[in-house]
Amino acid sequence: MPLKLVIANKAYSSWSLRPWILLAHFKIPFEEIVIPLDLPDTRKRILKYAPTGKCPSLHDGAISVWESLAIVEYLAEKYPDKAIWPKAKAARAHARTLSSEMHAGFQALRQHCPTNFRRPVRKLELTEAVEADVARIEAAWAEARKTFGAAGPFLFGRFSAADAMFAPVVNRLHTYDVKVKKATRDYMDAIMALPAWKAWIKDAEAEEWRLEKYDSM
Ligand SMILES: N[C@@H](CCC(=O)N[C@@H](CS)C(=O)NCC(=O)O)C(=O)O
Repeated sequence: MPLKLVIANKAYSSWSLRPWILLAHFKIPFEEIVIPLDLPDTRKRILKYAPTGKCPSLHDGAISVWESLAIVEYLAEKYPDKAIWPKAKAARAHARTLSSEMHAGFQALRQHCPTNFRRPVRKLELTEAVEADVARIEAAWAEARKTFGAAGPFLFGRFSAADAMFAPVVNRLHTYDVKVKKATRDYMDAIMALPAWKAWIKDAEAEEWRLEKYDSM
């Protein structure tokens, strides 16, 4: 039975991109169920799959996993040959640390710059709190790249779960035209060049659902 991934609209769902880009990049077969946000039956539909009423959730036969980071961990355990986390212990510990930091933090950036994968690039004035989040993200990426990134353009060289966890932030920095250092831009460009990233954007653009609260930002 194929894995089933339940996600929200690709245009607006940052959390859903994480497991999706990981599955797509590592060519793990899965079936996708898209539940559009903010419709009268959205909550009821998501609750059929996850008790939190949130997307994404992953279903592997009788096993259900929700919370994007837990899904990433489940996939890493199920596919040990895929190097979803970096193989070396120190790199893996660091990748997990950054992924937890991302999962739990950067609230100011998230609130100020909502995810919209269809948004044309347009500058938005940032608050001090958002600038502080961006500075920490840039520092975290630079340190990972410098210490562990020699084998490729991603945080730990080859694409890993840490990149999947940060992928939605790449969209926020790009679309809100946030001023970033060259090394940050190079990393963003590497993510945006991935076939899996491009496939997600193409699907987002083809979606018919529109949410004014995000499209007007
Ligand atoms: N911490 C959760 C957050 C999930 C989340 O907030 N998902 C949003 C979509 S991006 C959602 O399902 N919202 C539905 C709703 O609030 O009705 C995770 O990492 O999976």
